[in-house]
Amino acid sequence: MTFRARQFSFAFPQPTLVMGIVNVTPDSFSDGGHFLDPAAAVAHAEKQVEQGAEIIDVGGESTRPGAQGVSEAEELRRVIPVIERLADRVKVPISIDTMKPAVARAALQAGASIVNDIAANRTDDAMWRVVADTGAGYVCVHMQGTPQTMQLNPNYADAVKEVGDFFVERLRRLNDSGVGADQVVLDVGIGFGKTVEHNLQLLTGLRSFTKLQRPLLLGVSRKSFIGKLLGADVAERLAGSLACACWAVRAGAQIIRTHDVAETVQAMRMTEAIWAQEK
Ligand code: 7PJ
Repeated sequence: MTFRARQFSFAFPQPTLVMGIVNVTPDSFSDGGHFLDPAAAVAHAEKQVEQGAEIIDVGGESTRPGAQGVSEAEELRRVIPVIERLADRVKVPISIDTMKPAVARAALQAGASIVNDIAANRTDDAMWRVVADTGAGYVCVHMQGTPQTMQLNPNYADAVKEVGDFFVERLRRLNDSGVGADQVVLDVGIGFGKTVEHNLQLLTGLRSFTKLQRPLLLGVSRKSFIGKLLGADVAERLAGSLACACWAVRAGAQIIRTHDVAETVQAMRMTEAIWAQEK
């Protein structure tokens, strides 16, 4: 199984890829405001690469539940200087975490290679045409609703089945828009229109999505369901996040999105070392 993102190509199976999060936002739930200055964001990303991150995910719009959207101009102002500088300085692919096709296009022009689309439940194909035109990688994230509405009343008869059906239907629509399956990574979208139980069900059922023959990405880092389960503030969720990451990799995930790169890389190498004895 190969994942292609412009000049980059990953052939799986291979050791778990760790994706480092760089939020260029004033209001993200766990690191908002820390890296608004482009130089600080770039330094943070470079440190993550030294720690073993193999993808850097740059985002300029907070998508925590109920967060205010930002204008396209403001989002561009936040992310483009960071991506331009990073593209010169790191060898790993840069992904752009955005819901806006124009931001994705500008980010790809500035040197990004992957579009991380939490709004893959979109109805029009403008974002997919950007991906098709550029040969970028595409992270197809499941979300029920929008960031403004998603946590009001998440509702599923069978979360694992509905997310699986969503992936199948999106892979078909992506293909219709000219995006090859080998450009696509799938992500169940932990916390995007899900209760604690839905998130746990999706982690339990993760293995079922491997039959789609696409890499699975998981974003659990410091998320609120961990806080709710453990009664832990956002700064105290590392151990819970790592437990989810180890579980997910054992269940078939290939990419882990995290704020805590060094710790996650260690947890992944340890999990893989144990697993290697079994195979
Ligand atoms: C995710 C994401 C995720 C992907 C965010 C946060 C909220 N992208 N962007 N998967 N979450 N692909 O980091 O808590 O789970 S923003």
